[in-house]
Amino acid sequence: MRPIITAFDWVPDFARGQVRDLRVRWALEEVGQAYDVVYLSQGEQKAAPHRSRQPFGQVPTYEVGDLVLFESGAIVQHIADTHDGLFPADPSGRARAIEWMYAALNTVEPPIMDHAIATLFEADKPWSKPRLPSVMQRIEARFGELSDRLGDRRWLDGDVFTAGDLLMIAVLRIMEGDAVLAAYPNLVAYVARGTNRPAFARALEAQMAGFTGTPPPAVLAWLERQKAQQGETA
Ligand SMILES: N[C@@H](CCC(=O)N[C@@H](CS)C(=O)NCC(=O)O)C(=O)O
Repeated sequence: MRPIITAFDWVPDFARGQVRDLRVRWALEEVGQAYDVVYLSQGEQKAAPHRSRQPFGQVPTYEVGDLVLFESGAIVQHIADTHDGLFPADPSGRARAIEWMYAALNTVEPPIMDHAIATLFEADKPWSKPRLPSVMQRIEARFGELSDRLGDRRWLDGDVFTAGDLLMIAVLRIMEGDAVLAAYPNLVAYVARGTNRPAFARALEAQMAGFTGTPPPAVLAWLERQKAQQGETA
């Protein structure tokens, strides 16, 4: 049975290639599972039909048969549990892959999201600029610790790519091109190994091809205000 995921038909340029349905698409591509996509226009994610799938009014969701799931991490875990290719067969290897999934989403991603809030979503707020140095310090600390653990391993648990790598690379690449990541050549190489995988390329291409919609006027006005603000602070 083909699963159905949800994604947006439009997001601002800075979010293209980063919307979290990419993680689900990547997992599905890794395991060779075809899927369908229901596209939501901006705002539709907060309306009742989608809220019945996703209580927080966000994408992605995943439906297969009677099962409706939200949270990209839980979806990737379910895909890994129901297909070959993202979890090692032995229970200890599977447990370690799940450990890295949590580390990606619960330990490494939070300061990166704080960075996105300070530099994009709330860039026009007076608290964002003063907050940035401490956010950068927390990202640096996490990247340093992760770099130490990764060392010269190919993937987090050794030679086998798992769902833990998929989520960690999806999280790290939010900072791709930033000096804070460039300071750790082994992390840069690790991200490149992940994003060079054919399954990642297919997932990214599919997400980008889905942006066929138009922005609501309120979102356009917000983008204009952000641009003006950035011009002022540049
Ligand atoms: N923890 C959730 C986060 C989902 C999330 O933040 N989705 C964003 C897109 S990447 C979204 O739908 N934002 C629109 C909104 O919150 O209205 C997950 O991993 O699925």
